[in-house]
Amino acid sequence: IDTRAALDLAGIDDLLSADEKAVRDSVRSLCERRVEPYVGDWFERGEIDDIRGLAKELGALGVLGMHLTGYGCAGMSATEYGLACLELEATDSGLRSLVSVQGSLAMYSIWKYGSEEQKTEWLPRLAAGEALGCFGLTEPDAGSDPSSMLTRARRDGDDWILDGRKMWITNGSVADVAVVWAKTDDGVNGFVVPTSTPGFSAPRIEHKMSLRASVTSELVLEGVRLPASAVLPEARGLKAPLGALNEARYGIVWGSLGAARSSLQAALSYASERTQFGRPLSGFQLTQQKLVDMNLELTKGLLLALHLGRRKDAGTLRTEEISLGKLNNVREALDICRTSRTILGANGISLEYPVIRHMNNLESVLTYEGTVEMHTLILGQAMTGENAFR
Ligand code: TGC
Ligand code: FAD
Repeated sequence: IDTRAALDLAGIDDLLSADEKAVRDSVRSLCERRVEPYVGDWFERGEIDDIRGLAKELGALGVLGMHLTGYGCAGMSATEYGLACLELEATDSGLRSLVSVQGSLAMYSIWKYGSEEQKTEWLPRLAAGEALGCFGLTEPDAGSDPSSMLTRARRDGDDWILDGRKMWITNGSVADVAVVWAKTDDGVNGFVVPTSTPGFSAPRIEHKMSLRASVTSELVLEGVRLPASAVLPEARGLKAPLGALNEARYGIVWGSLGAARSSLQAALSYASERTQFGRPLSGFQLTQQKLVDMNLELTKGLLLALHLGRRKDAGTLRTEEISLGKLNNVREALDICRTSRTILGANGISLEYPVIRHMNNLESVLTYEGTVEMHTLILGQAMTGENAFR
């Protein structure tokens, strides 16, 4: 059975241009060659082999910071970026995380809020995958409410001194540069911190049952002395990191559907091969109902992602629309993975199939970049005008 063709019952492929399909296919082929055969093993071991080599290959393909312009970035459209995220996450959410954090969080922050000197120093290397970046906003005691962050930056002559801790930071231990958000006397500011700076360390967070093929770390900042030029000059207040989050959240709108598609393909293929009671599982009405319901949600999610992508390319996308897409698509993607898991029966819990890996990964995706509850409150505020956060 051609599971990919079987899923596109609405002809969504026909809505894509030749260029968009070419970007999608080139990312898909890198994933199939370079990551898919190994990622189950990486997940099991909690280690990505040769992450730097992988980053360079992603960079050579133009995927890192691909929707940014100049400084070695590929300058592709938001829709192309979304399609890339979908293919990356169809392989593993950890791979999409690597690309999201590099391109949409670390690079975007420097590209949007940085000085010319910061841009020329970091962006070409980050785009090429020769350097890795991370983005430190969350803290042990400040997750959904980043305004309560405790990390402080104070002046010492012309220098800045940073003290504090960041938690759950993707790529922290492997990064060459960290974009760190800290409070100053003027409110929240962003800092470009080379990870070799004395006082900076990034121990790995172990024992994760989700996103195991992704490095997650704590950032410890103890008297980290930085020159005046380390501050992001155009970043003023919490809206700066939240602006970067818009970019990564948009990528997740697409990416989460990749994990769902991969799980549904596995379920469809399994259902057509596995026989019980003398016929394939796919011949039972109850199984068909599951397959069809999953495909309906996948299709609706893709149409929503494409709609948001077109609006982002037209410059009309609003932040609440990103929340709508992130909330819906991650929630439905997780549901698709869970239902796919049931079709595989006991095999569904094995890493021999991708489904449980995707399902566990999406538990993180549901939480990071704004939890379901945060996006619900953002949408609730957009609908009612009432702020129900505090
Ligand atoms: P609030 O008063 O609503 O907003 C503060 C200022 O920010 C502005 N703003 C935004 N600007 C741009 N984009 C957005 N999405 C924005 N949302 C809000 C807002 O207008 C205001 O501006 P101004 O000029 O008035 O100062 O903020 P609040 O303190 O009430 O908090 C609410 C908020 C929005 C922070 C909360 O709803 C939220 O989103 N919490 C979630 C935090 C989060 O998403 N953290 C993610 C950390 S990074 C991560 O998870 C990476 S995982 C990556 C991976 O591995 O793929
Ligand atoms: P909390 O904010 O403590 O929330 C706990 C629960 O309470 C959630 O269900 C939440 O929705 C709910 N809640 C909180 N406030 C309210 C309210 N007002 N009303 C109703 N419910 C509420 N962060 C970074 O900065 N950079 C990264 O690279 C990064 N990578 C990550 C990678 C992984 C694998 C994970 C798991 C997380 C990562 N994060 C990163 C952190 C992530 O953004 C936070 O986990 C997330 O923002 C939620 O914060 P928290 O975990 O502290 O939960």
